[in-house]
Amino acid sequence: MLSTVNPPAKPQSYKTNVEIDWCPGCGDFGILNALVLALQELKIPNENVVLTGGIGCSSKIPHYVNVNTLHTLHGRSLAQAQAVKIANPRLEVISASGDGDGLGIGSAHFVAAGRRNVDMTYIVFDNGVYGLTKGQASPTLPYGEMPKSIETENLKFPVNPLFLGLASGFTFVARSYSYNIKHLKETLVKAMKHRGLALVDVMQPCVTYNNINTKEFYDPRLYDIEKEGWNPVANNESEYKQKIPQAVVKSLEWGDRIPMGVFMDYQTETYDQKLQKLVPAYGKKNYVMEPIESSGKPLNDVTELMDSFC
Ligand SMILES: Cc1ncc(C[n+]2csc(CCOP(=O)(O)OP(=O)(O)O)c2C)c(N)n1
Ligand code: SF4
Repeated sequence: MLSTVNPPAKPQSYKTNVEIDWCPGCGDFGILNALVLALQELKIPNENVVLTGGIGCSSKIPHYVNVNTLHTLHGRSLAQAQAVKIANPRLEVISASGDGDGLGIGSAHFVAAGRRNVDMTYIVFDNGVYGLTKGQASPTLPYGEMPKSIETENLKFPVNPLFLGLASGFTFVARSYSYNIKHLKETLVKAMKHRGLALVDVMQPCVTYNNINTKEFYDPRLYDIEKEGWNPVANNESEYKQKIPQAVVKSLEWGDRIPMGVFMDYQTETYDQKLQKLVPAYGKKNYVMEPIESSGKPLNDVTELMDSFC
């Protein structure tokens, strides 16, 4: 759901002047552009947005977007983003990860996040390789594939982010494509408007290391499930239970036809709503903006407090 921090400032440009060092033609550019367009459309004040990244080519995106950012540790983008949102539920929080970052080293956070349903958006840059470290097979590389950067066929079965997302409890699960900016922008807008944890898995060709899952591979295969009649909305638990099996079957389709669009959009209680029931003051006060107190008095100089931890 969109943030409501007041008073909202007029949004400034969402792009920074930082030099972008992705390879020419990399799918990451499309994701950056679509994200900037989505923020522009939603007119969220820059200072109300937090974008986190892990480690990888894709995880450099926080440097290129003019919002509050965190460039975290490998695999920890989603964990840190949840912490930010829980600390200040009025922020619009977006987490970015490569498929290696999010589904390899970060896979435990992925599953745990699904169980919490924190109200935020998680974007997976899905290119089938570890781009930053020269193209080793990532968890999403299909079984038996051998892109030019590896010496043998992939001997492991892949992780399917949509399938795992649905199984873990993500309440919004979608796939989009980095060279279809319109679809990707619209999907990101829907994800940010969704109240709950939204996963957007983006097919993002790595033009340097993955010569199999390329633009030429995806263009003729990707089709929009919503245009073919799929309605992802589940308004209650019984509709959700009814839709989950069909969404799972759709998520497993991979071959001559590859589905994209929103697979699941389920509105249910979020982690912050549950916390509010437990701690009534939660969400009403903005704890991170409160002055730090010591023995009931405001503590303006925190040096002593910090030293006490050493
Ligand atoms: C704890 C730790 N292990 C390994 C690495 C090395 N490393 C850096 S990025 C990366 C993989 C990045 O791949 P992915 O997340 O798919 O992102 P991409 O570069 O493809 O966008 C690895 C293994 C690291 N930085 N830290
Ligand atoms: S190595 Fe691949 S993922 Fe990384 S910037 Fe280059 S094309 Fe993009």
